[in-house]
This record gives sequence, structure tokens and C-alpha cells, in this order.
Amino acid sequence: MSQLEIIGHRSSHYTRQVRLLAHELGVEYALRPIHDLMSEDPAVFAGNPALKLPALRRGDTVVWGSLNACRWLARQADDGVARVFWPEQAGTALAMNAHEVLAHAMAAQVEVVFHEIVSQRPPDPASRKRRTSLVQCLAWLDRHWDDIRAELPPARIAIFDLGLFCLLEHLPFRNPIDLSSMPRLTAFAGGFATRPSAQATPYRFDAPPPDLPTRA
Ligand SMILES: N[C@@H](CCC(=O)N[C@@H](CS)C(=O)NCC(=O)O)C(=O)O
Repeated sequence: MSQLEIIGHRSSHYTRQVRLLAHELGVEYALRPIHDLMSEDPAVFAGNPALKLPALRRGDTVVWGSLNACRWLARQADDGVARVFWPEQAGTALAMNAHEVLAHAMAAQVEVVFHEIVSQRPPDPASRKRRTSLVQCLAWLDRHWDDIRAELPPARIAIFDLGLFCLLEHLPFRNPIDLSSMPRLTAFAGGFATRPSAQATPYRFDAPPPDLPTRA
């Protein structure tokens, strides 16, 4: 069978979510870094017209987006799908809202980093709102922590945990935010960081190949 490839970037929290799941489920993969994140060519993003990463590829099959990649990847492991607690399995309003809040926070983090750090654009009302919403989502998750935990089956790998850990470790890497008022989130991140999957997937920038043209 052809090799499973994760097409993404070691500095991306969405890519790391997929890599974490691969490590947790013991699925082998090769990471194919995308270097030109500002490209407008879908081919750079494994054909994704949204020009987003990550993607998962095996042979001629490609799926786009971190959750799809996780779903496809889980099918490659014995009992993989059943070992995972998926966002769509959240059964209560609180658990559904927790997944929604996390999904927003992960997307907001991309936008904040692109606006403030990559593009170095000055704040505007939309960017201020985005940053505020990111911080408020984190605070909400911390405030409801015990009730959220009660909704996640401890024997399964919760996509929620993978995404949250990836986001929390991405903050100091790309967009430092003071989390001292969120002790439950910081304790969670500290605990998860000891897992072999976390230690195998630290954030770093993939060095571009020498022939890649630089963008201003
Ligand atoms: N819904 C997508 C979002 C992916 C996403 O926003 N990826 C970021 C990198 S972490 C990206 O492609 N950024 C480039 C851009 O937005 O132009 C997923 O879950 O994979």
C-alpha cells in the first residue's frame, strides 16, 4: 500500500492535530511540508481550492482539512474510529458549545497570526474583535473546564483534547497570550505535553528549500 502523507507544516496547529492523532493511534505517515503558504496555486495545497493546509493523501485519495484528515487517518488503524471521541459525538449543549468555542479559537488564532504577525498590519476593529474573541473563548473553556471534562470519555482520544493542546502550545510559539488567569487550561497543556505524541510533534518552522523564491 502507498504511504500515508500528511501535507502541512510543523508550525501549524491544524497540522499538529492530525499528526498527534497519527501518533496516538500508531499510524505511520510522512510529513510533506508546504513551504509557500501565500501561494494561490491549489496544487501547493494538495489541490485544495481553499488554499488551506493540512491535507491527508494516500495514493490518489486526498482529503482536505484537519478533521477530515483525522477521520480518514483513524480508518487506517485497528478500531481507530471507535477509539476517538469525535466532535459530532458531543451529546449535550455544553459539550457542543465547547467544541464550537474551540473551533472558533483555532480559526481565530490563524487570523490573528496572519494579520498581526505575518502581515504586520495595524489593528482594526475586526482584528481587535477577533483577538478579543480568542481570549474570551479561552477564558470560557477554563471557566467550564470541570463540566467539559465530564462530557469527554476518558478512555477515548478526544479530538477536543488534541485541538485544544495544539492551540495552547501554539500561543507561546506564535501569539503569546497571558494564560495565568486560566489555571485549568495551563494544567491541561502541561499534562498533555508529557505524552509521547506531543513530544514527537514540537512546533518548528520547516526550512524552505533553497530554490523557493522569497516573498516580500
Ligand atoms: N478548517 C481548516 C482550517 C485550516 C487552516 O486555517 N490552516 C491554516 C494553517 S494552520 C492555513 O492554511 N493558513 C493559510 C491561510 O489561511 O492562508 C482545517 O481544519 O484544516
